[in-house]
Amino acid sequence: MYTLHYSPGSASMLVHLLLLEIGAPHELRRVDLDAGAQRDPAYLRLNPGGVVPTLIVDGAPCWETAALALLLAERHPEAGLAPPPSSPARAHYLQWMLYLANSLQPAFRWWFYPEAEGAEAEAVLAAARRRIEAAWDRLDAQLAAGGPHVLGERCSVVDLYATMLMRWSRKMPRPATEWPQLAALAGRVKARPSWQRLYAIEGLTEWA
Ligand SMILES: N[C@@H](CCC(=O)N[C@@H](CS)C(=O)NCC(=O)O)C(=O)O
Repeated sequence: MYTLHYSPGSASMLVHLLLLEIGAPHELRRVDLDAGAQRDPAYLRLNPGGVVPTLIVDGAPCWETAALALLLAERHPEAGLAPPPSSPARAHYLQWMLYLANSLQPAFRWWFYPEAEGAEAEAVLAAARRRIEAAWDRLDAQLAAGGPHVLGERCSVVDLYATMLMRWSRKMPRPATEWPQLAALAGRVKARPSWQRLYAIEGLTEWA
Protein backbone atom coordinates (compact mmCIF):
# COMPACT_ATOMS: atom_id res chain seq x y z
CA MET A 1 0.00 0.00 0.00
CA TYR A 2 1.32 3.41 -0.99
CA THR A 3 0.17 6.79 0.30
CA LEU A 4 0.49 9.74 -2.05
CA HIS A 5 0.48 13.30 -0.77
CA TYR A 6 -0.69 15.23 -3.80
CA SER A 7 -2.20 18.38 -5.18
CA PRO A 8 -4.45 18.25 -8.26
CA GLY A 9 -2.62 18.83 -11.54
CA SER A 10 0.76 19.39 -9.86
CA ALA A 11 3.96 17.33 -10.10
CA SER A 12 2.23 14.62 -8.10
CA MET A 13 0.15 13.92 -11.20
CA LEU A 14 2.85 11.69 -12.69
CA VAL A 15 3.06 9.55 -9.56
CA HIS A 16 -0.72 9.32 -9.32
CA LEU A 17 -0.95 8.34 -12.99
CA LEU A 18 1.62 5.60 -12.45
CA LEU A 19 -0.20 4.21 -9.43
CA LEU A 20 -3.34 4.02 -11.57
CA GLU A 21 -1.49 2.49 -14.54
CA ILE A 22 0.12 -0.11 -12.31
CA GLY A 23 -3.08 -0.81 -10.39
CA ALA A 24 -1.17 -0.51 -7.11
CA PRO A 25 -3.33 -0.09 -3.97
CA HIS A 26 -2.87 3.43 -2.66
CA GLU A 27 -4.37 6.14 -0.49
CA LEU A 28 -4.44 9.79 -1.43
CA ARG A 29 -3.85 12.70 0.95
CA ARG A 30 -4.52 16.08 -0.55
CA VAL A 31 -2.11 18.90 0.31
CA ASP A 32 -3.79 22.30 -0.03
CA LEU A 33 -1.00 24.32 -1.65
CA ASP A 34 -3.10 27.51 -1.77
CA ALA A 35 -3.56 27.31 2.00
CA GLY A 36 0.18 26.70 2.50
CA ALA A 37 -0.32 23.16 3.88
CA GLN A 38 3.00 22.16 2.28
CA ARG A 39 4.72 24.30 4.93
CA ASP A 40 2.95 22.72 7.92
CA PRO A 41 5.57 21.26 10.28
CA ALA A 42 3.94 17.83 10.03
CA TYR A 43 4.24 17.88 6.23
CA LEU A 44 7.79 19.25 6.33
CA ARG A 45 8.77 16.23 8.39
CA LEU A 46 7.73 14.10 5.40
CA ASN A 47 9.10 16.39 2.71
CA PRO A 48 11.63 18.97 3.94
CA GLY A 49 11.38 20.88 0.64
CA GLY A 50 7.72 21.64 1.31
CA VAL A 51 6.58 20.46 -2.11
CA VAL A 52 4.39 17.74 -3.54
CA PRO A 53 4.58 14.88 -4.27
CA THR A 54 5.53 12.78 -1.28
CA LEU A 55 5.01 9.04 -1.59
CA ILE A 56 5.03 6.83 1.48
CA VAL A 57 6.75 3.62 0.46
CA ASP A 58 6.78 0.79 2.99
CA GLY A 59 6.22 3.38 5.71
CA ALA A 60 9.03 5.73 4.60
CA PRO A 61 8.41 9.14 3.02
CA CYS A 62 10.08 9.53 -0.38
CA TRP A 63 10.09 12.54 -2.68
CA GLU A 64 11.23 13.93 -6.07
CA THR A 65 8.79 13.19 -8.87
CA ALA A 66 11.24 11.60 -11.29
CA ALA A 67 12.79 9.41 -8.60
CA LEU A 68 9.33 8.23 -7.55
CA ALA A 69 8.44 7.47 -11.15
CA LEU A 70 11.64 5.48 -11.68
CA LEU A 71 11.04 3.65 -8.40
CA LEU A 72 7.45 2.68 -9.23
CA ALA A 73 8.40 1.45 -12.70
CA GLU A 74 11.20 -0.61 -11.12
CA ARG A 75 9.02 -2.06 -8.36
CA HIS A 76 6.24 -3.01 -10.80
CA PRO A 77 7.97 -4.29 -13.95
CA GLU A 78 4.82 -6.22 -14.90
CA ALA A 79 3.23 -2.89 -15.86
CA GLY A 80 5.70 -2.70 -18.75
CA LEU A 81 6.19 1.05 -18.39
CA ALA A 82 9.99 0.98 -18.55
CA PRO A 83 12.45 -1.03 -20.59
CA PRO A 84 14.12 -3.62 -18.34
CA PRO A 85 17.71 -2.96 -17.18
CA SER A 86 19.18 -5.38 -19.71
CA SER A 87 17.26 -3.96 -22.66
CA PRO A 88 18.95 -1.81 -25.34
CA ALA A 89 16.28 0.87 -24.80
CA ARG A 90 17.25 1.29 -21.13
CA ALA A 91 19.91 3.94 -21.75
CA HIS A 92 17.52 6.12 -23.72
CA TYR A 93 14.82 5.64 -21.11
CA LEU A 94 17.13 6.94 -18.38
CA GLN A 95 18.42 9.68 -20.66
CA TRP A 96 14.94 11.08 -21.36
CA MET A 97 13.78 10.72 -17.76
CA LEU A 98 16.79 12.68 -16.54
CA TYR A 99 16.42 15.24 -19.31
CA LEU A 100 12.81 15.90 -18.31
CA ALA A 101 13.76 16.02 -14.63
CA ASN A 102 16.92 18.12 -14.96
CA SER A 103 16.24 20.42 -17.90
CA LEU A 104 12.52 20.76 -18.48
CA GLN A 105 10.78 20.45 -15.11
CA PRO A 106 13.06 23.01 -13.36
CA ALA A 107 12.29 25.52 -16.11
CA PHE A 108 8.61 25.17 -15.23
CA ARG A 109 9.47 25.89 -11.61
CA TRP A 110 11.04 29.20 -12.76
CA TRP A 111 7.99 29.85 -14.96
CA PHE A 112 5.50 29.34 -12.11
CA TYR A 113 7.70 30.63 -9.24
CA PRO A 114 10.15 33.18 -10.68
CA GLU A 115 11.14 34.30 -7.14
CA ALA A 116 11.88 37.79 -8.43
CA GLU A 117 10.08 41.06 -9.10
CA GLY A 118 9.79 43.48 -12.01
CA ALA A 119 12.46 43.35 -14.70
CA GLU A 120 14.28 40.53 -12.95
CA ALA A 121 11.10 38.41 -12.99
CA GLU A 122 10.63 39.22 -16.68
CA ALA A 123 14.15 37.98 -17.38
CA VAL A 124 13.56 34.76 -15.41
CA LEU A 125 10.29 34.13 -17.28
CA ALA A 126 11.92 34.77 -20.65
CA ALA A 127 14.74 32.35 -19.83
CA ALA A 128 12.27 29.73 -18.60
CA ARG A 129 10.22 30.08 -21.76
CA ARG A 130 13.32 29.68 -23.96
CA ARG A 131 14.35 26.57 -22.02
CA ILE A 132 10.85 25.05 -22.22
CA GLU A 133 10.44 25.72 -25.94
CA ALA A 134 13.90 24.30 -26.66
CA ALA A 135 12.83 21.12 -24.88
CA TRP A 136 9.67 20.93 -27.00
CA ASP A 137 11.86 21.27 -30.12
CA ARG A 138 14.04 18.41 -28.94
CA LEU A 139 11.19 16.11 -27.94
CA ASP A 140 9.23 16.84 -31.11
CA ALA A 141 12.27 15.98 -33.20
CA GLN A 142 12.75 12.74 -31.28
CA LEU A 143 9.12 11.77 -31.86
CA ALA A 144 9.36 12.62 -35.56
CA ALA A 145 12.47 10.46 -35.89
CA GLY A 146 11.41 7.51 -33.77
CA GLY A 147 7.82 7.84 -32.49
CA PRO A 148 4.98 7.47 -31.93
CA HIS A 149 6.22 7.43 -28.32
CA VAL A 150 9.46 8.94 -27.03
CA LEU A 151 11.08 5.49 -26.86
CA GLY A 152 9.41 4.21 -30.02
CA GLU A 153 6.45 1.88 -30.33
CA ARG A 154 5.78 1.36 -26.65
CA CYS A 155 4.31 3.86 -24.23
CA SER A 156 6.58 4.37 -21.21
CA VAL A 157 6.90 6.50 -18.09
CA VAL A 158 8.68 9.06 -20.28
CA ASP A 159 5.50 9.72 -22.27
CA LEU A 160 3.40 10.14 -19.14
CA TYR A 161 5.99 12.50 -17.67
CA ALA A 162 6.28 14.52 -20.90
CA THR A 163 2.49 14.81 -21.13
CA MET A 164 2.15 16.08 -17.56
CA LEU A 165 4.75 18.74 -18.39
CA MET A 166 3.01 19.56 -21.68
CA ARG A 167 -0.18 20.15 -19.72
CA TRP A 168 1.60 22.72 -17.60
CA SER A 169 2.35 24.74 -20.75
CA ARG A 170 -1.33 25.07 -21.69
CA LYS A 171 -1.51 28.77 -20.81
CA MET A 172 1.94 29.70 -22.12
CA PRO A 173 2.32 31.86 -25.23
CA ARG A 174 3.27 28.71 -27.19
CA PRO A 175 1.74 25.64 -25.55
CA ALA A 176 3.45 22.32 -26.27
CA THR A 177 0.54 21.25 -28.45
CA GLU A 178 1.72 23.73 -31.09
CA TRP A 179 4.40 21.14 -31.86
CA PRO A 180 2.63 18.54 -34.05
CA GLN A 181 4.32 15.41 -32.75
CA LEU A 182 3.83 16.53 -29.17
CA ALA A 183 0.13 17.17 -29.82
CA ALA A 184 -0.17 13.64 -31.19
CA LEU A 185 1.59 12.18 -28.16
CA ALA A 186 -0.63 14.16 -25.78
CA GLY A 187 -3.68 12.79 -27.61
CA ARG A 188 -2.44 9.24 -27.12
CA VAL A 189 -1.74 9.68 -23.42
CA LYS A 190 -5.01 11.51 -22.79
CA ALA A 191 -6.88 8.57 -24.33
CA ARG A 192 -5.48 6.20 -21.72
CA PRO A 193 -7.95 5.11 -19.01
CA SER A 194 -5.44 6.14 -16.31
CA TRP A 195 -5.48 9.76 -17.53
CA GLN A 196 -9.26 9.85 -17.54
CA ARG A 197 -9.51 8.28 -14.09
CA LEU A 198 -6.97 10.73 -12.71
CA TYR A 199 -9.01 13.65 -14.08
CA ALA A 200 -12.13 12.30 -12.36
CA ILE A 201 -10.37 11.65 -9.05
CA GLU A 202 -8.42 14.92 -8.95
CA GLY A 203 -11.41 16.91 -10.25
CA LEU A 204 -9.45 18.32 -13.21
CA THR A 205 -11.26 19.83 -16.18
CA GLU A 206 -8.75 21.92 -18.15
CA TRP A 207 -6.84 20.31 -21.03
CA ALA A 208 -9.10 17.22 -20.82
N1 LIG B 1 11.68 18.75 -7.75
C1 LIG B 1 10.41 18.58 -7.07
C2 LIG B 1 9.55 19.80 -7.38
C3 LIG B 1 8.14 19.64 -6.86
C4 LIG B 1 7.36 20.93 -6.98
O1 LIG B 1 7.88 21.99 -7.41
N2 LIG B 1 6.07 20.85 -6.60
C5 LIG B 1 5.25 22.03 -6.64
C6 LIG B 1 3.91 21.72 -7.32
S1 LIG B 1 4.13 21.30 -9.03
C7 LIG B 1 4.91 22.45 -5.22
O2 LIG B 1 4.73 21.63 -4.36
N3 LIG B 1 4.81 23.76 -5.01
C8 LIG B 1 4.44 24.33 -3.74
C9 LIG B 1 5.49 25.27 -3.22
O3 LIG B 1 6.59 25.36 -3.79
O4 LIG B 1 5.17 25.94 -2.25
C10 LIG B 1 9.75 17.29 -7.56
O5 LIG B 1 9.90 16.97 -8.73
O6 LIG B 1 9.12 16.59 -6.76
